[in-house]
Amino acid sequence: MASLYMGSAIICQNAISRNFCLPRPRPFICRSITKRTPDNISVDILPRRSGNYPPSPWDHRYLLSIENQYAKEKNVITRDLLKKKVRKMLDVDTKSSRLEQLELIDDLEKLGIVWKCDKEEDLHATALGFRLLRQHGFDVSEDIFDVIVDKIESDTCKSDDINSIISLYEASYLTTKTDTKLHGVIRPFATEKIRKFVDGGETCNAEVREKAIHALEMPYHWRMRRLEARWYIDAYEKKHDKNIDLFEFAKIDFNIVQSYHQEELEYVSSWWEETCLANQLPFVRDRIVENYFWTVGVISEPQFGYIRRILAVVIAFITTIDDIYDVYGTLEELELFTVMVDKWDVNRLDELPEYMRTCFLILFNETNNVGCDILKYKHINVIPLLKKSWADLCKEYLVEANWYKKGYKPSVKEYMQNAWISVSAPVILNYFYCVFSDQISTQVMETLSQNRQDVVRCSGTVFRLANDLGTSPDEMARGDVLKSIQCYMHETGASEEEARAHVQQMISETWDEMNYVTQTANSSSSLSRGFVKAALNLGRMSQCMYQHGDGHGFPDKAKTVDRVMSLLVNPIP
Ligand code: 0FV
Ligand code: MN
Ligand code: MN
Ligand code: MN
Ligand code: MN
Repeated sequence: MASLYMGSAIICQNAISRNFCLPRPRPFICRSITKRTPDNISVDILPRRSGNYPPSPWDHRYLLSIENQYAKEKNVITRDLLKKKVRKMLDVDTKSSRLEQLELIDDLEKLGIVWKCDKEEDLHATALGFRLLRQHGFDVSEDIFDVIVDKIESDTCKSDDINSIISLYEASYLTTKTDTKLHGVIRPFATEKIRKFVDGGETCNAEVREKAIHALEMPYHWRMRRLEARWYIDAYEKKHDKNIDLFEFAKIDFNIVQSYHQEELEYVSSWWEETCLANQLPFVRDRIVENYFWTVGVISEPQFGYIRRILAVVIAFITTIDDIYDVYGTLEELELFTVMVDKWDVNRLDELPEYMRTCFLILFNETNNVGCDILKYKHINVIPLLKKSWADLCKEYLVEANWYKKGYKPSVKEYMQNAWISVSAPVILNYFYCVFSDQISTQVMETLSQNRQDVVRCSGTVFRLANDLGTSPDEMARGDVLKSIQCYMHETGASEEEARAHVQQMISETWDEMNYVTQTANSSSSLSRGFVKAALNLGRMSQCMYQHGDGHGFPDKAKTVDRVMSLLVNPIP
């Protein structure tokens, strides 16, 4: 377990060295704010007020004379003995309940005791604690890794326990921009160690090796949770020290939740059949299973089936309308559709080309139905927000269609201002907000409606960049607006490989910002943790969907079919 320092004890050690080593403080040099005349006579330039503050209550000589008996060696020894005892209390195998352990950590913090990793053997526990605390929104300082950082920098870190290194690696992804040590020292160190471990093909058990490969492929913090659960159940089964009850519990729970998901999928698939859109618009991606799969990535708990059903419908429309704009529609038709969504006026339906009419009418009806449910149960009209999300999406689609038509090549910055919206994150998360929240706030609706929530922008940015990495090869071959990779190549003259690496780096930086925003979101933006989690999950789901190419457009080739089979179809035997 990580070791403990009394905050006050550290100050005592400093006091010892101050008495013996440091020079005495120099006396203050006081200057008055006066101006000198040419003949060197000082005069006040302005009439001054006085603060009427009393003089210092502290006498300088008194301060120098203070003696503290705790600054003695024998007290430090006593402190270290006590530290050992307290550390024992924190040991995982100590027979105390989880609540007692948590209360102890809380007491330690409130008692002014600093929790720090001071030995390499503590690395695993420190890294694990750090990651869990940050994952749950607590602001723990990266300084708890200082001892390790020093050792890495002086090349004296001997730890080659791969489990600890993986733990350190996973912790190093819970970063914000200001965590320079985690970025600059810890993450590269851990990554390199794991890579060597994997490449070295060392004689280790297969279970650990698989864990290392999995971590290198993508850190846990970025992974789609439900798929990770399915993976981890298999990994856990192979663990030599697994807890059988825990394993059986996880397995049966997974299968029960899966049966809920299957029922929802049946419902959503029937809905899609009834719309007849796949038949009417044969150029559109027919992807209802994949659409539903996205929603499981956003929120997977069994009690939220209604949200998943609504979101699957929303995503089906996004996929359909995106293909109308990117593949099939002429510019004039797209302009008509954009106006129709903006006016939201069913009386003008016949102004649309025939092939667009059913699509718009069903979108209109479904959106109003959701709005009606929310009005009934939450007594607030969200239709203006939902409608505006669709109108904004279509406007951004139209911008891209125009750019493509004109051969315009935006800078990465200009592209991204549009693209985090055109990837549809605001539509999805605005629906999520309305359907999920018990208390809908008009003020939050206002910020969502104006696209002013940072967490939505970050989520949309990760989504867009991941989408571009996975889909742009086919998009460019077919003909489409330049995506982030091509914009960067055009702007900087970089090769495609360099541009892709740059986009990966942008994803990583966006995660840093997202981590920062989510740690402050509760207080500053009135967003619930549930909403923030959904935004993070949408980013994770995007990285899952495009991990092996275009998992949405080409589900078989890019592994989505396998994943759907294991998450939604096949129970764990
Ligand atoms: C559009 O893909 C599309 F189908 C998306 C974004 C996936 C649907 C899933 C959700 C809305 C959650 P495409 O690569 O064609 O998107 P762009 O914007 O690049 O045309
Ligand atoms: Mn003041
Ligand atoms: Mn598209
Ligand atoms: Mn598009
Ligand atoms: Mn795309």
